[in-house]
Amino acid sequence: MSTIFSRIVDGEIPARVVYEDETTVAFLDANPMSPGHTLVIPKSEFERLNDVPDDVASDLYASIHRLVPVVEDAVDADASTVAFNNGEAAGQEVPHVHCHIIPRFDGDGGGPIHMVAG
Ligand code: IU
Repeated sequence: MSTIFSRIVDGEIPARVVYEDETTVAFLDANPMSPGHTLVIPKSEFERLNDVPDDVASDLYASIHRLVPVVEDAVDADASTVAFNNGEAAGQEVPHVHCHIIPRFDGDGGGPIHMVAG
């Protein structure tokens, strides 16, 4: 069965797509943690980062690298949190690799992401 993100890639489910190339697509998160919260995914379905082949990983990183400043500029952010939840225990809910680009603003109080000890 396809992940919900594959269904977005296939156009079966609407999403606010902000970038697309041969290998990757980026769209606005449906439940944004801040304005402009964007997800960048490989079009092909891989559950975890270690499942992603090198060529796709390289394209995915290139898209992230390209999009971070674009997303920040679009919402006039001061910074961004760029992160993967890689596996269920880390909070990954959708089993299709995705990178969060979360715009951050001075004084937004969100703090950095911390490891959970123990
Ligand atoms: P996570 O890293 O797997 O926890 O993040 C999943 C994200 O996917 C989360 O921020 C959701 O708001 C987002 N999302 C979405 O944008 N559209 C959807 O249809 C679904 C989840 I389901």
